[in-house]
Amino acid sequence: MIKLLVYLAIALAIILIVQLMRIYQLSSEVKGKHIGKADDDDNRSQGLLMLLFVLALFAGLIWLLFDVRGKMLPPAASDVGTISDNVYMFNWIIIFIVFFATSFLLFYFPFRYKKQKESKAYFYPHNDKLELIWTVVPSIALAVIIIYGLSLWGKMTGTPDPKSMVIQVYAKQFDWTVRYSGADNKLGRTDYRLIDDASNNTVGMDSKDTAGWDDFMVRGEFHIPVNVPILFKCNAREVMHGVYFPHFRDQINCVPGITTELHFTATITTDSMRKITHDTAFDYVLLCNRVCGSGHYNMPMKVVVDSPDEFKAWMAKQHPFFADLYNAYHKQAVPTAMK
Ligand SMILES: [Cu+2]
Repeated sequence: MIKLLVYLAIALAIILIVQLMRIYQLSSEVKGKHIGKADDDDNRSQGLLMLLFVLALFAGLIWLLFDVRGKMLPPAASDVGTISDNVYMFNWIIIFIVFFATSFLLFYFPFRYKKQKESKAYFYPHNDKLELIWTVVPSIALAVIIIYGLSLWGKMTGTPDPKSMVIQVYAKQFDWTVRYSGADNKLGRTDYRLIDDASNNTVGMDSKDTAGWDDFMVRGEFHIPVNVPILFKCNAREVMHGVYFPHFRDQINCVPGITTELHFTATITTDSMRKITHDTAFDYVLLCNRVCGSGHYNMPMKVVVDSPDEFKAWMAKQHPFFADLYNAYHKQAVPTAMK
């Protein structure tokens, strides 16, 4: 109902403006003014309107910036995330300087150089020096942005720390299975023919590979330790999914048939982030950012960043998928990545 009234009000406002313009036009014709031919008064008022428009635009933009401050993501909680935020902010600063300068000039010039009766056009066809400046300065700025961005890209996609804790993130319609590589830090072999959701073997673990005997799988929520490099090996079952960690500012596609990798070190525990955000209910989250089907919206998975002790305590509560085989041959140990 309110929506309908709003539309009605907008329609009436448009009709009102059209009618007012018609009245203005008729009254001008009665006064003997030439409609459609701008005189000095028109040029002056239009120039002033241009200036007022750009000032209103800037005021609105600055208001918007202050308004969204509390709605942005909290500070980056990973090593690459911090650099990513810096690159992002660096770009914003350049964009803002250029935007404010060029937009202001664009609207200021029609005001400053509006046509008046006595004004004469100035013929200024060419200036090599100016052309050189407006070519070289943006080129240098772009080169700096690209080199800075590439240095981050190199860190995100380069060789992971060899001491990284290896974790598999397996996507299917419509949830995640996270598999830990256990004390040996090696993920056991998988085979799609062994996938059996009924017995919770969602990733198709192969019991013949001893490296997988200490692997355990979790769903619903998963934990990672703070300040330990993590290497995520990402897979998808049937369609493309996307591993997306907004708070760690990192993401990678999960593609059926191949393994993609993502690595970062979480730098802020869930508890610390709750203090930073003044939100006792804050949780990190893993999202799917490929529209993978009708249940795509339902894929968020809680991520908990633990202190080392909390993580060890959580690990101790997990059970290897092949618990019988594991108990026969292993003793649960601290993962090598945490030693
Ligand atoms: Cu998905």
